[in-house]
Amino acid sequence: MHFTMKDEILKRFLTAEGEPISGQVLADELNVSRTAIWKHMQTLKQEGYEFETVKKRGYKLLSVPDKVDMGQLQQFLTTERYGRQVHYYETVESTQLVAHELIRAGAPDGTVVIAEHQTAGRGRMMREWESTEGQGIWMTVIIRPDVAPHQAPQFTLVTAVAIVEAMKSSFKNFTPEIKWPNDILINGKKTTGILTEMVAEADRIQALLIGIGINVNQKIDDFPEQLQTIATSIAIEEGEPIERVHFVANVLESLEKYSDEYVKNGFGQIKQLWEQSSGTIGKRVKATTLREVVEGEAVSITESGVLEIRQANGEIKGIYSADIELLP
Ligand code: BT5
Repeated sequence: MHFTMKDEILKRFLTAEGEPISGQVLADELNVSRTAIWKHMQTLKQEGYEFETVKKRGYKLLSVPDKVDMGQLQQFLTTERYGRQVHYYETVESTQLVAHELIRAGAPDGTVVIAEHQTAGRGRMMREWESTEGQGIWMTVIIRPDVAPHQAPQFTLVTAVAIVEAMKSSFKNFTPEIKWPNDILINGKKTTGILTEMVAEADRIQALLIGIGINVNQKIDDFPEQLQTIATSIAIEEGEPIERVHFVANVLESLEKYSDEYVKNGFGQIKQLWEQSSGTIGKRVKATTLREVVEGEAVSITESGVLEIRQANGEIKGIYSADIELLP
């Protein structure tokens, strides 16, 4: 990673947990003059970071700006392809729609579409996805893996593992859990939804659209009423506001790593990580598919990402796609 002096200063504040830091300490630690520190502080303020000056003790970070800064994203990224081309929007209907257009125009592997706000964000089967302005990560990653169309659903599981691993390395106050197939929960509430779509020919994937919605800085009142009991955000669970751009970089790094792992070596390692973070395996569940309702114990996922449920009569049923309710 390449950090500028300004990023180094910012990093000190972000890890200071609200404690003030004096200009002199920063200058000593980073081996620059106090004037240089002062100038960087001015730049941070212009970018929307708010500081309070605490008498004799220095600056205290009060809040971070609510924009995903694209220049910063490039500085933080250590990926080879993912996030190297970013299409950033204030408002779109849905980042998935923009991504479909970009795929037709030949967008390369790893192209990212990201928006501060979606007016028609969507979930599976055209359900609504609430995408409040500036408070989440609403993005679609276009990937072009060399795999067969029937492998597309596995990328939902690969993505879930990638996000969970990124969360574990970025945050310390909670443990995320994957709910099969496409949710990440924290303390039983949904913080992330994944929507995988595909553009394919008969035997070959042209592109996958990995739609990722992560609630980041919402407070509980920011959610519409019907979501307040079932949704949560990283900030709520971590107990402090989150700088989105760092986390976007972490997610993209993790996604590149695990999707490359999957394409190269198959599902083995991903399956293991998935099971470690699964909040579904071993639980009693009710799975509602388009055709039927299956109840029983979730026993495993297969190499192809199918959820296996043991029913009361002992019969094991493989579920390809469903909504899952965890039963008490
Ligand atoms: C999903 O669908 O969970 C996939 C969501 C994918 C959203 C991303 S954002 C970037 C990209 N662009 C898009 O337009 N979409 C993708 P599903 O499993 O069908 O869950 C949808 C259900 O989750 C809704 O019916 C609500 O109950 C709930 N929900 C909606 N918004 C939510 C939110 N912000 N947080 C938690 N739950 C939400």
